[in-house]
Amino acid sequence: MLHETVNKLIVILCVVITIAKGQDSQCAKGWVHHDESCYMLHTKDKYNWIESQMLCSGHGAHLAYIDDNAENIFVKGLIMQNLTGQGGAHVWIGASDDAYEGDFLWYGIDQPLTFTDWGPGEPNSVRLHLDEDCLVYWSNYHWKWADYNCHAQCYYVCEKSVEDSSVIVG
Ligand SMILES: [Ca+2]
Ligand SMILES: [Ca+2]
Ligand SMILES: [Ca+2]
Repeated sequence: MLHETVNKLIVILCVVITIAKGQDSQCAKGWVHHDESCYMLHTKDKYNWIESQMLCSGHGAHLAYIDDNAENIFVKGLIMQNLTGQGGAHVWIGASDDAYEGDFLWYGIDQPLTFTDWGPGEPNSVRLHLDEDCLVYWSNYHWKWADYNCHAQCYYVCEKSVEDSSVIVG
């Protein structure tokens, strides 16, 4: 019985060590790890959506694709840690309905959204005839999503897979 308990503890300890090691090494410096991806939130200067997309691609990354609630909670948490108190701030992520109005796709992979976290009344560009085709987190909605003018200047969050990150270190 005692032997079994010790064995179990050793297994748990190994798992904990593996996870801890993984979180240290799987993402390059300045990037934070969640699940199979590394993320970098840029809050130094603001850029439009296309510029933000190109800046992420310069890191071997893309504007974040938010696939599920767990990822949304993680990214939102990252934003709140860094931008709490910044009233009116927007953070770009990687979807747009530029091709077909109202039909948001993750750019580069052209995948429809499988999860959404729209703020009240959003997306509203069709209803209000606004020129808003790009996806943001908006502080005024407690960081829920909105469609927004792609030419607006915003902060942005990049994502790349852990595998891509392990190649480019430093
Ligand atoms: Ca993702
Ligand atoms: Ca639109
Ligand atoms: Ca909107």
